[in-house]
Amino acid sequence: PLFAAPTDDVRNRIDRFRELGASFKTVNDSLRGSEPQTVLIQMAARQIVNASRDLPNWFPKGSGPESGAKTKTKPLVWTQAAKFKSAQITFANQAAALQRAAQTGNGPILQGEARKLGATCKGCHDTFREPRD
Ligand code: ASC
Repeated sequence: PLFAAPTDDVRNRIDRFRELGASFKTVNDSLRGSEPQTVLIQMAARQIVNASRDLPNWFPKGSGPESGAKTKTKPLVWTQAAKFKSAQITFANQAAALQRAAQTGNGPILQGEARKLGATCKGCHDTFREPRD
């Protein structure tokens, strides 16, 4: 087919967010250890930055709940597109801040930036995603 079905778009979105969550878990698990594994964190931070920039492509028009596909994405993603774009930019900027901190390998600084990154995840979920069942 020329276009992906909404269910394929939803599947792709879930897969991309799973990978993003796995990368963030790598960062957080490493920071809980006795000393940060700097190279591992740098690699995970780069994946997070790449994901944060690609994220707008994970929400093609027609892949919301109006399609009938099972998704926790709220229609607000498309009806308040400027607000969604702003949230994505906030996330991408903080992902870049984490990546810069990863160049230093400084544990406490990394922890602060990782916490701020988690807040940008949550901020978007609170507005644009249905809560868990
Ligand atoms: C995660 C994850 C999120 C954020 C959020 C932080 O690891 O999957 O959505 O952190 O829980 O508050």
